[in-house]
Amino acid sequence: MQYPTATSAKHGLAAGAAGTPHRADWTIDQGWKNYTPAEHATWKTLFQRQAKLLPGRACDEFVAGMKRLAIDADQIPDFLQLSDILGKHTGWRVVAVPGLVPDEVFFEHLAHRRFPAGHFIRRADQLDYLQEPDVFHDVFGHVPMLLNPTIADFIQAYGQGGLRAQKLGHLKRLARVYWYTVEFGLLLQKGEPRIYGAGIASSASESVFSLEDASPNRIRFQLERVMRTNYRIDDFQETYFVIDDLEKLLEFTQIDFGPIYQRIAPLPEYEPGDVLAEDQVITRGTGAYHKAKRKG
Ligand code: HBI
Ligand code: FE
Repeated sequence: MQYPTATSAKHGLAAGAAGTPHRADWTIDQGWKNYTPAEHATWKTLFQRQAKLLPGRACDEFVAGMKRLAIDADQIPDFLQLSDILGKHTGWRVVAVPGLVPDEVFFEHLAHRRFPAGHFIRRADQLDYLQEPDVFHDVFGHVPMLLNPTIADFIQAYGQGGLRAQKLGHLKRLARVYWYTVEFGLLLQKGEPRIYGAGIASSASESVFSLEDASPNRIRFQLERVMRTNYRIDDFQETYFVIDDLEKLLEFTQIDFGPIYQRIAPLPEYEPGDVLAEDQVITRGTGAYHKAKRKG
């Protein structure tokens, strides 16, 4: 899948594909009544695909969150209804945005426990192609985990940390933590890697690739290592970082990242597929998938 970068959010992408007018915080009305039957049908196709793939692949917390939200397979959810349920559990709300929003707008929302969700849905002929996060990625992928108190606190802390990292000029290092956890994270459950990242959970092909393909590396998550590792925005990940359990993420909300930024800034960065001598490797990937692509 293709996915946001700090740069793409900064340039262009003004008021959403349809030119929807937005407020200063970039929120818009979801316009639930405007969804067409075809758009609801796209949601249903995507939903049913993932509902079949995720049991046994997604972590227990994700599956529990899905059940508790009682998201309807038949139609795109109404954000007000979702926010009612979410609010009762973890105090989060879902607000509609036209698509990618500038970094500082994104962080400001997260810092206040508002999750900005794209209001549009991908085209039916592009089910696996995402240029900007749409309602399926944002709602199906992210909202179940926002019912979990640990993830709820972690994402809020990311918003607060993002505002600070921007001022310090180290956003790219913090953004990698978000990428390799909230978006593309795996965690160990009964000794096996399971999905908790929204970018994986909302993608049929990556749900399988991330866990079962021989190509990617699966490496134990180590904070500074991840902060030094570039990621792919236009394709499957070459490496997935695996945490022991969600509690690991809470530790990161207690750390002062300032000194870490200072220490690692002069150190070399790693490419997405690198495996280091000091890595705790769970599976060493063959790299076959990306090698074949590079050959063209
Ligand atoms: N905007 N709507 C939306 N969703 C995102 O995930 C998002 C964004 N803007 C910026 C952004 N992500 C990232 O580049 C930051 O996490 C760094
Ligand atoms: Fe996302």
